[in-house]
Amino acid sequence: MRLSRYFLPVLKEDPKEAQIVSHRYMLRAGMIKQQAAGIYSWLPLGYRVLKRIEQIVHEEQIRAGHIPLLMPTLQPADLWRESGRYDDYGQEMLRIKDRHERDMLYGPTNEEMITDIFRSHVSSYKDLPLTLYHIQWKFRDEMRPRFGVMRGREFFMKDGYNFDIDRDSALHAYNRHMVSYLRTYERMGLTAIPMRAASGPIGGDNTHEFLVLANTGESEVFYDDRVTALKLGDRAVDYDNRAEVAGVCDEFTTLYARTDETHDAALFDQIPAEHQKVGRGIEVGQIFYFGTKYSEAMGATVVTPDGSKVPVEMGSHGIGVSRLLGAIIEASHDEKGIIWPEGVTPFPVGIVNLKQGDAAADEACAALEKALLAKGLEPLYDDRDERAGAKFATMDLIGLPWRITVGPRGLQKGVVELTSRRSGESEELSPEAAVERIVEIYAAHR
Ligand code: 5CA
Repeated sequence: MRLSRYFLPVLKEDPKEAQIVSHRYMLRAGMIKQQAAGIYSWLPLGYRVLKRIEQIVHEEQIRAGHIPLLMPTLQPADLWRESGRYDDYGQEMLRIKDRHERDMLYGPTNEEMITDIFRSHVSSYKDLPLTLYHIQWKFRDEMRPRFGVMRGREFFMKDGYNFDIDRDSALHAYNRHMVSYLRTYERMGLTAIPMRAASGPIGGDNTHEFLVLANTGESEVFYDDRVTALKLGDRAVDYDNRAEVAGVCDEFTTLYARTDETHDAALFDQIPAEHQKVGRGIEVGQIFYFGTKYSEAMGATVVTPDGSKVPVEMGSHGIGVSRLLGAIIEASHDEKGIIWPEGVTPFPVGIVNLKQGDAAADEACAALEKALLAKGLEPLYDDRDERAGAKFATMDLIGLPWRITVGPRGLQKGVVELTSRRSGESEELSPEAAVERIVEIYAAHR
């Protein structure tokens, strides 16, 4: 993509309405535009990151054996009357009437609808276990939408639902989700700590939230700081192996880590003093096991091997896909702008032409662009007729992790400059070697 042809409406001034850094940088980098309180348009750069995040979520869900589908944003109220949540949900639910005066709502989550799909098509244990998920827009009429995409009213969420024959199998599904989430967040360059949580309007007693530590987070968190060093890495987990999956969950949930909702001061005090930490965190996901809460209310039953009929065991598991953009920026930025982790960056590399119009520089940039595209790595080439300083400022603001700088002086020596956005370090190398390096770097993130 050439910047002269792109749509990247960067702002020079800090927007006054933004209280936290991620919101400020998303507005300044031309990623989003607010259309109403808590409702945003996703401009091209923001949309690219949103799609990257969505893609990683899909890949890790599919790896865990979960099956994607797509349910609508609008739902009939009658489904929610069956579960009893139509009245319980309160003012957060956006209620709508269609032209026939039928009660509809913009879905805040999909437990009822997925249970309806299940009961229409599944009736035997032979079709279990089953986990279905989708990534779809949700609406919650939040009292205080704020911090940009962090607490929106319309937001993009992955929600998955497991259907199992018994409690043990449902707990395995719960554990599978925990491990797949750990891998998902790590691929985005995040450390998200599973913390015992409270279940709220979803129901159930077994639930964990995943928190990214950040001073601007909305939740107060209490934890043993050794938990932040745990990494899943690239170990191959067999998602069908119950003991192995449970083992990983134990590894990540044994050290104390809780939100203020479930904090237990006596337990916290047992942590060695030098490891006790109190901080703040951003909730980027939550998993729930709630058993038969919805299946019983809505008549979703299955026939067991011995011929009896039982309500199916369920859980639901969410990831805040749009919120993740904010969380990643909170965790990865400096005073010049965003620093995207390679896994989610909108473009893998930027090309800065120091002297637009210089035949050698123009030609070298075009050749770099072509070579990168041939490797499936689309660069953002700043081909505008701008000062070098302005080009660097834009690149730093939008946060591409790597930049190749091309100028007539370097080209005389046969070199370009490759710069890491994170460390600020540069090295001079031939254009071919620069392409090789970028290819190597991204091979590790595919
Ligand atoms: N049905 C369950 C699991 S699928 C559920 O709705 N869980 S939730 O309420 O915890 O939402 C899942 C995730 O969506 C949260 O962890 C959070 O990351 C994200 N989320 C929730 N509300 C908002 C909001 N107003 N704006 C942005 N993201 C949100």
